[in-house]
Amino acid sequence: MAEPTLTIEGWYALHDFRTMNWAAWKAATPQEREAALLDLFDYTKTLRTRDQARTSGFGVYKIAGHKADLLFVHFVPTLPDAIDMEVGLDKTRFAQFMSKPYSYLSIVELSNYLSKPDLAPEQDPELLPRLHPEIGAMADYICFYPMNKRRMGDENWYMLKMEQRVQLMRSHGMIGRKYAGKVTQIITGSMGLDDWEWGVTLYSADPLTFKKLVYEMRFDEVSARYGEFGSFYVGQVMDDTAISAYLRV
Ligand code: 76R
Repeated sequence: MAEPTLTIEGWYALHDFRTMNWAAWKAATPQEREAALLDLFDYTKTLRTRDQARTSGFGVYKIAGHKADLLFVHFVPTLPDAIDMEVGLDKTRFAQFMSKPYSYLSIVELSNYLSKPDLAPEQDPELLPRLHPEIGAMADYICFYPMNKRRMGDENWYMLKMEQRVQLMRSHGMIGRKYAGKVTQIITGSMGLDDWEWGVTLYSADPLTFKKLVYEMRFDEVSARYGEFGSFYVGQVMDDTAISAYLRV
């Protein structure tokens, strides 16, 4: 058996996608819409305060295309917290105007591929904020997609020796580092938690950077040989003022 990669885990991540029922929203009376917004902003205000205090992470995004309209991103200490986040939104009067097209459960994951051998990653102060990300401080655009590492014939990531995986991940990291300052990546592990093996959450001030980075990564051996990808979701952050504008009908 190949030596498993050591991982350290941070907060649980729930990517909670919602689709607007615009017909129902428009058919509601102004009073019903106002009551719904009151509940929604109670919910967002509480979670934004926690994000700033770094006790959990939270962000709201409008999503392009048919796959979803809204994304509520949560980073929380425990699985029950993640469930509470979802149910908390479900209980608002706003929730009756949305459906749930997709969601993704995972945990922030850092691995020992590139860490110095004599240093436990938990003791590296630079890594700690990455385990507990402040979502409100991220750049405006988000890109989320799930992925696997292939297990097919000779292309089986899980049969590679640790040294081979380290070498491949080094090259992956080198490409990634070229985007330092332009992209923030949060890798979340989801083996045993959701349908794919990882969630990839990228933040950038320019959505074109997502295309450039992902395209360049495609030629890197780790992605070219072993990467399998799910659906991509791209959107823009919204503060409560932007949410009000988005929902104005
Ligand atoms: O954490 C680190 O910065 C160390 C280097 C590193 C690791 C260990 C790193 C750097 N990544 C790591 C792990 Mn990554 N990453 C992806 C994708 O679309 C694709 O082709 C793949 C999706 C992107 C775009 C990306 C970007 N990375 C991982 C893992 C876990 C693998 C495992 O354990 O087997 C996955 C699934 C994954 C996928 N990676 C970087 C980036 C970027 C931009 C960096 C540089 C980060 C920086 O230096 O700030």
